Amino acid sequence: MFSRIIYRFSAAGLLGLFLLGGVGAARAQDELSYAQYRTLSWAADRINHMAKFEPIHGETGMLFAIGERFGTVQVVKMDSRGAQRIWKSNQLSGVPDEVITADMDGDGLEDSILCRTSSGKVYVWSMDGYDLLWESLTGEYTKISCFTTANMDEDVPNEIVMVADDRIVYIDGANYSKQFTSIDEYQATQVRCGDVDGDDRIEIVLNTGQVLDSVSAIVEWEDQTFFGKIELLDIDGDGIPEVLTENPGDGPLKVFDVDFKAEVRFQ
Ligand SMILES: [Ca+2]
Ligand SMILES: [Ca+2]
Ligand SMILES: [Ca+2]
Ligand SMILES: [Ca+2]
Repeated sequence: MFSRIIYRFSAAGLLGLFLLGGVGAARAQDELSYAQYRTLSWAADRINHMAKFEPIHGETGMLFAIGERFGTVQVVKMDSRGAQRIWKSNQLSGVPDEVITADMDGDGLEDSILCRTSSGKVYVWSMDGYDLLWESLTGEYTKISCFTTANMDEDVPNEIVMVADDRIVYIDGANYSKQFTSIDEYQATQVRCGDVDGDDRIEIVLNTGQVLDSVSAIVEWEDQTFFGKIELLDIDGDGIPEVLTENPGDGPLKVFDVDFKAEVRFQ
């Protein structure tokens, strides 16, 4: 897929290319080098305001969406020649807090770019042409603390799952109607969804340490404190994702198995 180490770019050099607007030296071969791909992935996976995605029609290079602090989301194409901005959104309401990419129609392939902003709005754009597919109503929410996407019900399209004004809210990924608002309030700043106990029902996992049932949004388990960051990953291969949690900056990794309601020890 990537020819290894065709051109060498340091991390600083690649970032510099982007910041300068992407005037790279012309290269005969357009495909992203292995080193470029690694550098791009590293940054995009660690920065909440960046998300990377592949060109949906099989073109060369990689794309990344970045939410910049003056209130737009932009898409930059990166290939062996450097970086080039190919799209810029209209001025958004508020400043982007997080940009993610997602499969909204549920066919297994990513198709949408999502952004939540400081003014409590969510925007969704198509990866195919960057049409605005949906934006939440102005003033509907004051604060959207975090969001993700997952399939929370029987229909094939995925839902947007967010903590909006401290309540869990699901938005349908096909018609963008609101499908659920929790009664209880939660103060999480990160949310992930998965069947973490293997009962074939998806749970909502919050970085406040609460694991919620997806139908009722009632707490199933909250015995443990999680650190600031959480991700779900099946790292022992039993088919059930564990909760991996760490603090940004320093401190240890903790891994929780929600099925056994206990920390997993790797020794
Ligand atoms: Ca899709
Ligand atoms: Ca669904
Ligand atoms: Ca479950
Ligand atoms: Ca597992």
